[in-house]
Formats: sequence, structure tokens, C-alpha cells
Amino acid sequence: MESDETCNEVYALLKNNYVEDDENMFRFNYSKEFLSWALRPPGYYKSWHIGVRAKTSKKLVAFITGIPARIRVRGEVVKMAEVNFLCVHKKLRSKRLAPVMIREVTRRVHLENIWQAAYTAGVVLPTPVTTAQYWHRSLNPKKLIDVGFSRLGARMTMSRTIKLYKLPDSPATPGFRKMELRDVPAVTRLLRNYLAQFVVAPYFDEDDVEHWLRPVENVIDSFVVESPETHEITDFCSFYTLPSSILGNQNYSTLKAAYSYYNVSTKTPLLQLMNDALTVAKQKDFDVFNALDVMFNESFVKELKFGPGDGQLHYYLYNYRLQQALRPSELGLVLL
Ligand code: MYA
Ligand code: JJ1
Repeated sequence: MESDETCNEVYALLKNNYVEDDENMFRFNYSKEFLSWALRPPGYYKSWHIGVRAKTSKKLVAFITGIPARIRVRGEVVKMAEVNFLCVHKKLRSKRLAPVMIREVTRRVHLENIWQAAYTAGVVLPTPVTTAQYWHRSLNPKKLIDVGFSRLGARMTMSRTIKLYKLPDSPATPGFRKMELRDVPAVTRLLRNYLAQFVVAPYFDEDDVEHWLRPVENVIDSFVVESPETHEITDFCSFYTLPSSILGNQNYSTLKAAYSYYNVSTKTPLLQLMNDALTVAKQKDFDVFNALDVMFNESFVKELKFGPGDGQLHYYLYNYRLQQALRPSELGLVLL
């Protein structure tokens, strides 16, 4: 991923062959900038970015990645790999290449003396730690309906629907502003205290926060609330940019989606903080704002007019035994 050319090849493989919804109407279209950010966190290993090429054409046909992370499970901080972007070209499916990719990434993780991993999938595998539900908040309801992402509700007209999803022109919270480099220490403290409440959550230091939460244009947006009186950072919210290709629509090719990432409220009510996040996402021209029912997200989704999606996300740990499955609200981890 250090080479522009390779990054382009990975981008193209995923754009054409990665995850689709159950009716094959949409396919994730991670941008190159996003992939470069997601795969090069502090301490990343080049050897954990694994591709398979066709012998003669050298075309990239399969991919899998790991990145290092410290994940706290109850009281124990464990070095793990986060495994993601497993993809086999459509023409090479069902040939048992995926298990080969998984065995190879496992071998290379073991070489770094790391023995646990975390991953998510839309499919059920043995054995989920928890299953989270996707929720969607329409920002551009007309486009969502036109492309088949959502439907006009019963007894609803288009103009009533547009009115229903209207948002303010600007955030309501005084001191709500874009996160900056100087906020890293305060955001790290906020996030650490906050994530301590969940059974499974990342254990971030300042370098991690600088990488994962500092805004990167068209990749990750983060905002803090700075008290106008004390200049203290009291709250924080963030979302990442993950468009989907719209498959076979005459009028539109891309759905611009924001995904809720880490949100911390200590002073601003979470409901108000998330309404501000929706407001800035709308200003930035996103079509939809997505969230999983992890952490305290259940507490705002209904009130803020999110609706449940047809997709679920199963969370897994490799080689780590939890006595019982968790409720999604006990999970403090968002993978990309
Ligand atoms: S999840 C995103 C996965 N990617 C996609 O969904 C993209 C579109 N689909 C494809 O590219 C292919 O269909 C894939 C399967 C590549 C998914 N996780 O090669 P096959 C098992 C794990 O004949 P294909 C993400 O990236 C399936 O149960 N296993 O099938 C996290 C069967 O196994 P078994 C999966 O369709 C990935 C076998 O593969 C998944 O051509 C985490 C069939 O292989 C899946 N999502 O290719 C990986 N889907 O017969 C695990 C299917 O045994 C990491 N399968 O039931 C584990 C930790 C490793 C590190 C450990 C370190 C210590
Ligand atoms: O985006 C998803 N579903 C959408 C589109 C459905 C299109 C037909 N299948 C959906 N839309 C309804 C929105 C509506 C808005 C107004 C209020 C009511 C709701 O439900 C789903 C998630 O719901 N996404 C997927 O299926 C994509 C795959 C998800 C699994 C991801 C695996 C990731 C692997 C990571 O490592």
C-alpha cells in the first residue's frame, strides 16, 4: 500500500468484487485515500497486506489484510490483528481460495508473535461475539428512494418525506468545531475513559488517536465540543466516508454514505451531539448516515429518525474465549 500503483490495483479489485448487499444493488467502494489510511496505522506490517496475482497476466485476483491493534477484553489488553478486506475475484469464487488467504494471514500474524485477531463479517461463521444491526438515517431521501436504497413510507408523499428528514443549517451546540492536531491529548483522555465501559474495545494511545481520529478529507471527519467558557474539550463525534457503487442505475452511480465511528458525550447530550453530526454530514452532501447498534447508539437511533436496515454485522474474535456472547451495546469497537 506504500506504492500508488499497487494501491490502485487493490482499489480496483475491491471496487469490482467486494461486499454487496443481499440483493446486489450496492457494492462498497472504498476510496484509495481511505485504503491507504485504513491499512497504514502506527506500527503496521507491510507483510500483513497480502495479494494473490494470476500467474501470467499478473492481475491482482485476491486480497486480505491485517493491521495491529491493542484490544481490551474485560480487564485484559491483548495485542491483536484486525483482519479485513478479504476479497476473491468474482471469477475465482468457490475454489477455496479464501481459506488459503486466511491461513496465510494467520501465519504472518503468528510470525510477529501475535495470537489473537478481531474481524467482522456479514455472514454467520463460528462463533459471533455479538451481532450488530445496521441503522440508516436518510439525509437525501429523494435520491435514496430513486436508487432503491429506501422506499416511500405508507401514507407518505415525497414532499412530506423530504420535510420529515430536514436538518438545521448548522450544528446547535456552542463550541462544536472540527477536531485539530492540538486536540489529540484531550480526545485521547475522553475516548479512553469512555471506552473503559465496554467489554471489548480498542485501547488507544495518542499516536492511535492522531491516526484514527484526526480528520482526513473525504476519509474521516471528527468534531469536538470546546466549552466557550473553560475551553475544555467535553465531547467528541466522528464518522468515516464509505461510498457504495449503485449497480445498474441510469441516473446515479454512487451513494455517498457516512458511517458513525467513535462518539463520546460527557456534557452535551448524546442525542444533541449526534444531531449535530447528522447536520454536518448533510452539509457535506452525504446521502445517508449509517450506524450500528453498538456502544450507546441504540439510545439515539429512533429519536433521530434512523430506520433499521436489512443488513447485520457479526463480530468475531480469533483464539479468544469469551464465556458468553455479548449484547451489541457491550461492544466498543468499530472496524472499517
Ligand atoms: S469480511 C468481508 C468478506 N468479503 C466479502 O464478502 C467480499 C465478497 N466476497 C468474496 O470476495 C468471497 O465470497 C470471499 C469468500 C472471499 C468472502 N470470513 O474461497 P471459498 C468461508 C471468513 O471457496 P469464496 C472480512 O474481510 C466459508 O465459510 N470466512 O469462498 C473479514 C467457507 O469456509 P468453510 C469466510 O466465496 C475476514 C470458505 O470461506 C467468509 O470464493 C475475516 C469458502 O471459501 C468471511 N467473510 O470466498 C477472515 N466468507 O468451508 C477470518 C466465506 O470452512 C480471519 N468464508 O465453511 C480470522 C483471523 C485470522 C488471523 C489470526 C491471527 C492470529
Ligand atoms: O445498506 C444496507 N441496506 C440498505 C439497502 C437495502 C437494499 C436492498 N437490499 C437498507 N436500506 C433501508 C434504509 C431505510 C432508510 C429509511 C428508514 C428505514 C430504512 O437496508 C445494508 C445494511 O443494512 N448493507 C449491506 O447489506 C452491506 C453489507 C453489510 C455487511 C458488511 C460486511 C462487512 C465486512 C467487513 O469487514
